[in-house]
Amino acid sequence: MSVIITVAPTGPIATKTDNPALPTQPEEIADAVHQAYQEGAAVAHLHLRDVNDRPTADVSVARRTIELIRERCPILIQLSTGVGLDVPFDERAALIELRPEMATLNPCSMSFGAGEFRNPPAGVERLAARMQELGIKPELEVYDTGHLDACLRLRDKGLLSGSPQFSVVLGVRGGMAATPENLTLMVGRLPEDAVWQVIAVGRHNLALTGIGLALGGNARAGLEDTLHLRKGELAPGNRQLVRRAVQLARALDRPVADVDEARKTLLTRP
Ligand code: KMH
Ligand code: ZN
Repeated sequence: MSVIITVAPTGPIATKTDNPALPTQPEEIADAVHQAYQEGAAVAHLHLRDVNDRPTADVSVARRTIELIRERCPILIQLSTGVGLDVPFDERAALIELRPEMATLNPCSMSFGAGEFRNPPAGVERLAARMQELGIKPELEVYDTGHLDACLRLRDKGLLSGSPQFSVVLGVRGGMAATPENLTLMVGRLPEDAVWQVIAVGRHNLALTGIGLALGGNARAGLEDTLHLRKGELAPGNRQLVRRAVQLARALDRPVADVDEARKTLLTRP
């Protein structure tokens, strides 16, 4: 089964001081996504920043970034509705009115590093319903076992259509630790028809991405999840992280899906 690789070029937390290669402005993000596409990424997971590089849910910044990406390549767009810890939920949720092919859905509130990630149950249900109405595929971000149960409840309520698509997020302080045991536990509990990828945050990114690929999952790569190529060595850019994920997949005899195949698997499965 081929591997769908998602590039997550920016994220909400890191700064250019952490890694000067972090793309934050629309042109920079579009160039980074284009390079990732050339390496084999089929999906772009996007966070936007304002002119001061702070996370923003500004619809005009998102629209401009998407336009610049579309001028460069046909990669599938997945907007983050996580946006950033200080951005109010309703502003974050309004981003989906831009009708990207996909958007993230974070099912629960949690501690997130030193901050709080607020996803109130009623807001999550409203967002799920609106995504369903607009035909936007939710990427269900589960940081803990209970988050998976919350997603299954959304499905039971009829708020998720088609095969559910999960990101098993490991290594966020406030969620599950990045261990092989946590990953296998979560994968074992996913519904049979689930499509899934690992998001391994921080220093275990490489190992857990590899284990996820070996277990049959998809992969995410980019500076949102790790600033380093290896211990003590900053990644020169998103391109190199995507290239490494592609190499890992190929070494495991898993071909890498192009955009058409990714579209079929992610967006048109019943
Ligand atoms: N930053 C990751 C830990 C989102 O953007 O909605 C999770 C994530 C969620 O990518
Ligand atoms: Zn994100």
